[in-house]
Amino acid sequence: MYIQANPYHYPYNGNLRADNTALMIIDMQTDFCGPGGYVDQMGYDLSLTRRAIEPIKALLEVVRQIPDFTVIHTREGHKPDLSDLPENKRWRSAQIGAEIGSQGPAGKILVRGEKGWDIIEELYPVAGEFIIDKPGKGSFYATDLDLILRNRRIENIILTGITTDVCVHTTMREANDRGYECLILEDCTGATDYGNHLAALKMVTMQGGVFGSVSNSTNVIEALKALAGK
Ligand code: C5J
Repeated sequence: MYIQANPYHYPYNGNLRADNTALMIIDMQTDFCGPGGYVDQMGYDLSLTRRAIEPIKALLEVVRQIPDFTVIHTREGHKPDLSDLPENKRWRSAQIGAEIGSQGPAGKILVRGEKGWDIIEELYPVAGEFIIDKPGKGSFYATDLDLILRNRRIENIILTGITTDVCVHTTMREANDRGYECLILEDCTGATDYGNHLAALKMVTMQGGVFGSVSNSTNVIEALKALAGK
């Protein structure tokens, strides 16, 4: 089975099954799309990251009806003592007025356990879904994501979440290098700059699909419904 995508039908080998495919939902945290969070404190337009919420919700509703489908949520954040926060990352965030670890309207910025750090209510994980807590932009660095994917025999990863050009792209590149077959969904992602969102998607399509392929939630929902026999 294939999903309609650009520049090639996904997955490359047509081997799309419920038990070899994972849906990743990256960093749908208040800090990246909610009032008073990190992105809001930096002064960016929240509608650019919030655009992904409804399409991801619709996709999740379908996926949750498929028994044992792997769903993985991630959260970017640091330990309360900030021992896993590189000094240059802290310094740069301070330059733009949203210092990681400092107190903001949604709690300490990007600190584990704080309100702003958690996943937004609309997309909150349910029992059986995985949550990967990561200190960096990529989801593989300093986490057990690869171990979980290998243990579940996952070959295909469908990527959603925010932001397109940072954590989603870094994760897609990391996954691609590890041999996972990746698909990014244009309506289920968003960046702090719309031009960067479009550029990040375009990058994927170069060289015949250098990091994988690009599609949207409508195409994926159609394919998953067929998979589920609905
Ligand atoms: C950023 C992310 N943009 N989740 N994090 O710093 O993309």
